[in-house]
Amino acid sequence: MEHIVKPIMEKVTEKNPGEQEFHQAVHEVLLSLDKVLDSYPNLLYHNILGRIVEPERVIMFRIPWTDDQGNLQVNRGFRVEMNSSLGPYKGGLRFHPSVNLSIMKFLAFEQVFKNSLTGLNLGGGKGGCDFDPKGKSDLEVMRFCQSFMTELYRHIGENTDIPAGDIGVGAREIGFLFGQYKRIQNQFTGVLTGKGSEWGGSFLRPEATGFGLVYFSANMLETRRETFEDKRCLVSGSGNVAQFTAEKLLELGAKVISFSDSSGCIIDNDGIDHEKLSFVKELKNVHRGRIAEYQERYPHAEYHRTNPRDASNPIWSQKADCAFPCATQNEINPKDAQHLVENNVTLVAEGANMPTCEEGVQLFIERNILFGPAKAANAGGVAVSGLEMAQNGSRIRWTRNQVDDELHRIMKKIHSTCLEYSKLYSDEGNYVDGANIAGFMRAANAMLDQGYV
Ligand code: NDP
Ligand code: 2IT
Repeated sequence: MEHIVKPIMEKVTEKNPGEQEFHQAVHEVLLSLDKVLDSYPNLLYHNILGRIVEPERVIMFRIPWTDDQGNLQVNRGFRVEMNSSLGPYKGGLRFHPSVNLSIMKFLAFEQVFKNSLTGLNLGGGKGGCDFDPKGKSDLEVMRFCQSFMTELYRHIGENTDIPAGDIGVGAREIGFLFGQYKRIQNQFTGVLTGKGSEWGGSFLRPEATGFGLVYFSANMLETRRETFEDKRCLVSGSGNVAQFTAEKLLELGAKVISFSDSSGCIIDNDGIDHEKLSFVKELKNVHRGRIAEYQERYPHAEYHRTNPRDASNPIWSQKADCAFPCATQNEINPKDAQHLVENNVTLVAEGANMPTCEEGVQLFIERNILFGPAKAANAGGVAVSGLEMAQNGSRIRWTRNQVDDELHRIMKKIHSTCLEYSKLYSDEGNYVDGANIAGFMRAANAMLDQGYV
């Protein structure tokens, strides 16, 4: 790392001690920016780098709630409002026991560049809490969401900060959060995205991240004159992003052979067809069950119990053409990345945010694997959130086809922008540099225009 970005990285590490995920996300972006900053003295003069790594605002708060036994529980909530140079803060809410300030800041930081790449007027933010929805009743989740919003409402608004879903926050939680916001503010506004389609939600928002990921990946394959027809695909996770990634892959003729959750993974070499995918959707979205139950229903499939501390995850050592990590950060460790490379995988595209460790990213690039980094590849979700905001603002509802056409267009544009910037400043086809540099430039120029704020 060279003279310009090294001191910035050192300062980030010193000022944010112990925040490993945040350091990792910043480090990856700075490595890319190192290749261009010499050509832009103006950005350095105005200390854009020093400013862009510092959140505009961090809100941390207490969430008291009562469980079904009448015990008073307390959780910690966050909203990191990272950058508003391109629009109001926009980004999801994560409910997961692992949530801490480092994870919130890495996600908010990534979101700034991702939202910039969509070409829409969206700033970047992220929030959440260390609440674990697993095993909680609907009423407990509702009381929790109401308490969460009772503090969060004063910081957000349709023109200020518009949260959405992420891990542990889906349609049910967005409904409870929206209901409480409306009750406190006495306003029916587009303050959250991912709403129910009968009360302000956009068609295709649930599908958007997974579908967008596959559209982006199809664009990458096209550069090598290939398609998804008959490709063997590994998908991790079994939540929102994983389900709709699998659905679109099936539509395009690919064979999906895996899913996972935080307890284990299933490998189905016969392929997960539409009927089996419906079983997974019902299992996860309605019964909130474990992926292990897939093997009880389809006994020919393999089930492997896993633990985040395991040396490697069996998913990534399967023979396959394409891999779609759609669960969580750093789920592909150096050993997993090595397995994928040894198996001659053609394409890795990130549905989750930062699912590949830094060594893995470098290895995929060195080996000329088509590698779609999260901030480009999974931007379809926030892009359709942006379209939901546009629909709410004009009080109209687009058809499913209109939204899908727009999603296609946006993903195609992100792909071509990444290629263009990689060609200009790095190696053509290095989508990591392309995404980081293009995402940065748009936000940085807006910051320049807006003075020292
Ligand atoms: P969901 O809560 O719907 O699903 C998350 C899935 O990942 C579950 O299968 C979950 O398993 C698994 N998972 C979560 N944490 C871990 C962990 N620590 N170890 C192993 N598995 C884990 O979330 P989404 O599908 O919405 O999000 C998945 C990823 O996609 C996240 O990285 C998110 O930031 C990213 N993303 C989401 C977008 C969206 O629109 N929803 C947009 C862009 C990115 P279990 O059920 O056991 O918890
Ligand atoms: O990581 C992400 O892009 C999301 N969780 C979606 C954000 C949004 O505002 O739709």
